[in-house]
Amino acid sequence: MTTRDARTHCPYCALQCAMTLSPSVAVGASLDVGGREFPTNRGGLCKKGWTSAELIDSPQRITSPLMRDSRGELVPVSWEEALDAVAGAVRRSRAEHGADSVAVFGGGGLTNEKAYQLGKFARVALGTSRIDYNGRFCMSSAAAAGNRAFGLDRGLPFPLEDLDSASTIMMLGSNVAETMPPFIGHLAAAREAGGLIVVDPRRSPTARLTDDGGGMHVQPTPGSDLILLLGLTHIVIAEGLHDLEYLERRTTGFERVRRSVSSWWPERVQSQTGVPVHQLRAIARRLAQGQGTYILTGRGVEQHADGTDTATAAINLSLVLGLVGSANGGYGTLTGQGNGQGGREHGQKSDQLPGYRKITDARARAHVASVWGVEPASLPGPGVPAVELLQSLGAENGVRCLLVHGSNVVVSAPDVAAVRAGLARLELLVVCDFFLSETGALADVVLPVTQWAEEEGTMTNLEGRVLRRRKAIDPPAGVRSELWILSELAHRLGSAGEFSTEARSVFDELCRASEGGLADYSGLSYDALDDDSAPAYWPFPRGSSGTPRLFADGFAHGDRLARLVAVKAVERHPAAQKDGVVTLITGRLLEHYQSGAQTRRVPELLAAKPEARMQIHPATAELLGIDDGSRVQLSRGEADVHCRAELSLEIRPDTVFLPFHFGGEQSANLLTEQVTDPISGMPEFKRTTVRIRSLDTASVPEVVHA
Ligand SMILES: Nc1nc2c(c(=O)[nH]1)N[C@H]1C(S)=C(S)[C@@H](COP(=O)(O)OP(=O)(O)OC[C@H]3O[C@@H](n4cnc5c(=O)[nH]c(N)nc54)[C@H](O)[C@@H]3O)O[C@H]1N2
Ligand SMILES: Nc1nc2c(c(=O)[nH]1)N[C@H]1C(S)=C(S)[C@@H](COP(=O)(O)OP(=O)(O)OC[C@H]3O[C@@H](n4cnc5c(=O)[nH]c(N)nc54)[C@H](O)[C@@H]3O)O[C@H]1N2
Ligand code: SF4
Ligand SMILES: [Mo]
Repeated sequence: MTTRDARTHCPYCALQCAMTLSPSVAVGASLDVGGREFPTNRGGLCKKGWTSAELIDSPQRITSPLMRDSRGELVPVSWEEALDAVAGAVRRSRAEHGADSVAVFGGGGLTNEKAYQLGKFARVALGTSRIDYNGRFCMSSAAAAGNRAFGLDRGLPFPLEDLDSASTIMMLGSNVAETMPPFIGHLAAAREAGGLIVVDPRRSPTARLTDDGGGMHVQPTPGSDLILLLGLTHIVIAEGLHDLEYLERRTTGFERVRRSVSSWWPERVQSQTGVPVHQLRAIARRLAQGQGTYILTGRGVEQHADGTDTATAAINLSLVLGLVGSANGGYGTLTGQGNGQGGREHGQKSDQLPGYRKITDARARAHVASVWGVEPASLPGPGVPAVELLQSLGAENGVRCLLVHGSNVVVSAPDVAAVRAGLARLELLVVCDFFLSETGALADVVLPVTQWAEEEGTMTNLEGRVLRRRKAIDPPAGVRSELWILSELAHRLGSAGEFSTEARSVFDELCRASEGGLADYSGLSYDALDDDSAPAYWPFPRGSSGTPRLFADGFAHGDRLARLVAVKAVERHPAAQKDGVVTLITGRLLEHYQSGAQTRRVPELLAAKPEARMQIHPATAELLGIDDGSRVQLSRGEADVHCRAELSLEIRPDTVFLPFHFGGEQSANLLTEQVTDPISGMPEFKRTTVRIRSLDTASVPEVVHA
């Protein structure tokens, strides 16, 4: 039952486009979606946003808890039965194998309230250190680099509208034209000035925005961005384009960085990245022109084993140019999930407590414990990052019970065959979701939860701006909110501390818990957030009016200086390009969101992109006897993916692209490995060596050697 129009934001990505939900005029639909004027999306939405309300009425929704019966089938049961079973299994596992035998896997799509409560539930009600979340797959390298350089990590340290006056924007490994379509409105001025620089091994829809004088597309070999950035920094310094006054006044470490880039002369960079020297020089000079220059990174450069160092190199370049915290530009990373920013601030990360506090910091523990009404010593220490957590499923001294909130790990984690095997070894897998995702289908207990339009809450968008999610409609009977589920389980486990079921009071508690932390929300409240004319950028300490622009007066390190951290690149030896061996990069399509658990259930989106297609250059395809639309196999070791090919001139001949939105035999993550960045724990989703062959044997030529 709809009460009135709800001013809310999209359920999907971090742009958090503003929308209005109103009672539907169509038969069989509950809600209509309207774009709403807001500084980020200016009334625009993408296809996913426009169709988002269809999921409210989806016949595929789960509306009752499900549990395995004696034949192993998932069947509807009462909430009492399901929650008692979960609490009983958790208690047994704790008693027999210790608190760390129970783990929680969270998600960057959860509201701040749910993310906060989940972290508290893990530490207080379960007493486990084993909590991490899918943001580890998404934001962790850029976050680690930001913390290291600035002492603080907020995706964009400035409002998105600042880009509107930029004359140069360099985007590395980001395809906003598909991943955040209304974002491209903010690139208009830079395109007009011929200053949009897009670095992507594919001529992505974003790269095409540089056509017709809009700027420049740079097409390096996948994974060579670190070298590219070291090379650009080399040129900037060699040509005297750096801002020495800024470097001396606002940073430390320049000398070491200067030395570390000295051997990356342009010709050497060209030989490693494939980017011609003249283009390298043109980019360096353009970036130094100094009329509003922004450097932005996305998953394409971050989801690598050297992702933290690559983001660091992008930050170093921005600092050398004197951009960060100046009125003349900046550096940012584009947060991905709806609450990718807030989700990493309030305690879902294995090493963090609310307010972006370190779980190893005695003062932080004392403060948070006092808000939670428990002894600091009762809080567990740091856990392990997501990939390690998944590797420990069912292992000796590993995790035996896993609670999943907001992630479809058997589609989206690296090496999904290993993840599946780990889940099968568990004694208990509990999945909270709206749909029976591929992960839910493997669970012992599935708990149906409310969707975005059915709940109150807050989300923190890619600018670090806290937004209100407002309820437009009651959930179907049988569905419960995650806050209610956590409260019921905490009660059954005899937990200390309060677990409120009301989003507003959880938010008030979160604000207190975050007080004095880096991500301080203590000056915020639902009442304050309901006033759209007063935007709420964190840090927002009590009595302040928030912080739209960070770093203007100093960085968050004790000495207020930014750190330039010298990073090293390893010389690259590309895979031998013969017998169908190519580099696989994975990523996104406009129509689907993440593991596809939601968007594959929207008929219009599924019809537009019903299956995964491997994008391949026609020249490579011809050598291998692959036709447009023909079936191909991609393999790595024992693992293989079967899908159709799509011939495209937009990709390098040595590279193929596969979206990761599909499950089963089309799942790109059958091929990715559990290789992670040593600093952030981020998996290498963007570079895997695979062998491809045509499954359409009739068209395979006799000799396939390149
Ligand atoms: N439609 C849609 N939108 C989304 C999402 C979605 O699933 N679907 N997810 C949201 C989330 S969680 C995220 S994290 C963001 C991600 O947003 P993006 O970072 O824009 O998305 P990706 O497609 O993963 O990667 C971007 C680009 O990186 C390129 N790339 C791959 N390897 C390399 C490399 O080695 N170097 C360089 N320079 N580029 C490379 C790819 O070709 C791709 O075009 O999108 C958000 N928005
Ligand atoms: N190969 C490859 N793999 C990748 C990437 C890549 O580029 N390439 N990108 C990675 C990135 S950046 C990300 S962010 C991950 C994302 O991948 P996932 O973590 O799998 O994210 P989603 O598909 O959004 O899964 C969210 C699930 O939770 C449900 N859900 C949504 N909101 C809520 C909620 O509020 N509560 C609960 N309980 N459930 C909810 C949805 O229905 C869905 O089933 O994938 C990563 N995997
Ligand atoms: S760009 Fe992102 S937030 Fe905006 S409508 Fe599309 S999915 Fe939703
Ligand atoms: Mo992401």
